[in-house]
Amino acid sequence: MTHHTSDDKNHALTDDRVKADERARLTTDQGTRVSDTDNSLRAGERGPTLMDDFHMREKITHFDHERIPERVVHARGAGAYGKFQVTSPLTEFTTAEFLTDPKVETSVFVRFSTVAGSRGSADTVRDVRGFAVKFYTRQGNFDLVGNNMPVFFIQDGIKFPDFVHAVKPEPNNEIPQASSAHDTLWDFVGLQPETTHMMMWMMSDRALPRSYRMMQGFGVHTFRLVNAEGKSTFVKFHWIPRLGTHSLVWDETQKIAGMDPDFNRRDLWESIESGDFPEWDLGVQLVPEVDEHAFDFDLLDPTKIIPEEIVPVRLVGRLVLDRNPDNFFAETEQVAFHLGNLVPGVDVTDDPLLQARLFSYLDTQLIRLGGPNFPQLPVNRPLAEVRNHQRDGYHQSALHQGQAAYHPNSLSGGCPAIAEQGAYVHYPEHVAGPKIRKRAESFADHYSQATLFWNSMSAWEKEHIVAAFRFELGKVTHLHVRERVVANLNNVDHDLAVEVAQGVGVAPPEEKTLNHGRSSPALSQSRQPQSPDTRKVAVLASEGVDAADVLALSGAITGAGAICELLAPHDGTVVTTEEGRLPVTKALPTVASVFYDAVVVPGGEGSAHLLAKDGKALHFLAEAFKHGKTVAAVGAGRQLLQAAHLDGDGGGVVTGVETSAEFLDQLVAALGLHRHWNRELNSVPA
Ligand code: HDE
Repeated sequence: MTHHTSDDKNHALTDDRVKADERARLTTDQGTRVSDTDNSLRAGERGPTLMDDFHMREKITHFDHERIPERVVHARGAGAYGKFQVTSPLTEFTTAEFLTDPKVETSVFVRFSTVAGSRGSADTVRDVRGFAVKFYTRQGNFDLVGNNMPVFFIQDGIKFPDFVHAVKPEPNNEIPQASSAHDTLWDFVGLQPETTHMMMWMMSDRALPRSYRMMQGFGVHTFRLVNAEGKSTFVKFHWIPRLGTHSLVWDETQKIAGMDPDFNRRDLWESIESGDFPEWDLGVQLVPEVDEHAFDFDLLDPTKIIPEEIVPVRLVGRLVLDRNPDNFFAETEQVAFHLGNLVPGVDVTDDPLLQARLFSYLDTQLIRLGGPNFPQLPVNRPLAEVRNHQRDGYHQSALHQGQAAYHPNSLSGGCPAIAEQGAYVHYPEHVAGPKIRKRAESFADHYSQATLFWNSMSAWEKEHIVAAFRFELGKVTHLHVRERVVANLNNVDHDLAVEVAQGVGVAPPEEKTLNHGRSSPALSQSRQPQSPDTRKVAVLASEGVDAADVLALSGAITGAGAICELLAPHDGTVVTTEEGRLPVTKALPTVASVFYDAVVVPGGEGSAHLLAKDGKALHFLAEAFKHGKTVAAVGAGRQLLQAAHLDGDGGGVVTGVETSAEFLDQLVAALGLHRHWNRELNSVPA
């Protein structure tokens, strides 16, 4: 038996690639060579262009048709190829080969996305992130089309158009772009209490990922695994990033959105190019079918999590992204995910949100990709063999041979025959009931888990949530909309509602509601794995910088797995104390503190003196401090901290007389903490 390896998809794409080739000559789409593509064919040098110019007409016609509709949601995204391997086989629960055979490396394509913004919108906006994985398994393509939050806004897919119309830019003026801070979203949210739990996640730091590489993923719905005996087990899928789940600060995200709208996309691209391959563990929460009704929420309700303290997450596999696409449009734009792309051993449940999705994904591709043959596009093409009687349609590119395109047939020898083995079998769930439009009573509790989430947050996470509600509702112009949301928050937690009310100028709710007091510690980001790995550190320098300090700093920083960049007021090189020269990574005017996780100022009187008079450098330090980042200075570099009014040790401010081992250890330890939340951040004027 041959085993697929992660390179299989890569190899399968070989013939699709059009390589840049020095020997190649410019041609038309028909292959006719072209000697001039700068001047159209005309009657005389100053005369009109001629219809005969087939090259010009073809060139412009193609250009005129270069756009396709963007995704109705998740329009903005970035993708990469990689591999998945099961580490702890789930043979007891499923027949899916990619989840049971540890020798099989499955090729994958993953697309991360924001939801509300259009294709050209900024990455770092307050939004849910899509986390869609296409597994090219030997048994067919399996798509796990998830998000970075484990619950959803609504319980029934029939509400999706309403929700999306509310969150997208308002229809009269198409404002605002890629933002939930406007009237229509909050009007909808206030009137639709089932959104409450998800809105707590949306207002939390989960909506502001530092990197796609530092983001959890969730299948959201309860799915089923089905084993060889036909026994079914409920399952929730989780992706757990090796680097931990870490976020940006709101003020920082807004600045990045202007300075580098491609921040998350660039980070993914660069990390793969530099060999820092992003990694996740696949986790599963398994619930035996007999326990379907064992919880105080309904397993079919997508606005609920199964707290990890009740059903632990088992780590069963590993996902690595190790190759950037060749062409954004061909691959990342044309990739078509579908919840209904299932393989034997994995099945769906009756979650009413999931059921609607089963319809929507195939449907949307028909208009987006222009017809029913999009599965033939290179990125969508399965590695498993495709054989059926589907024929014709726009963009059919296969040359199906033979006379018979129907089943049963005798003219093509009956081919392709019905599969006797390895076929997909739908789980024979018993269903019965009257046809009604009615939500189950077990879906009625919209607040307990919103409260659970709130109770599980650390002090700084709670502060961020309150600030987010104040910002968003503060942008809402209708006072009654603000009031209704605040009244609804009182069902989550009274203190939360009061604090939000105070910020947005509405009367705090009088009735003090009861908080059930339960929490799920696993939900807090304060418990995430910490490491300096791949964090970006800026070293600020100018003429006269201490070369030995820079060397020691970059050694310690890169030694800890972080990335070190030397920033100076100008590009090129800077002169050091020892009259040597150090190469500058980037010129200060082209960057900003928000692109880095930490900033360090080395010694050298001359350098410190020049930087202390440089507004950009001082702002860099103050802003990094404001955003809770590690700020360090050594020797004369400490003058800069004083000039930026940031003197005082501790809490992620690391200073040293010299680059001693102790100083460097403290620096690396501080870096690993990601951010330092114990600071009075709001007082910094940056
Ligand atoms: Fe989607 N969603 N969705 N969604 N979704 C789409 O499909 C839809 C939902 C998610 O990178 C669309 O190809 C409905 C939940 C991701 O290409 C569309 C409902 C979750 C992506 C669609 C939901 C998601 C999409 C738009 C409610 C997390 C991007 C373009 C019933 C579990 C995939 C497209 C990519 C994309 C419909 C709810 C995740 C219109 C009707 C819940 C990650 O088909």
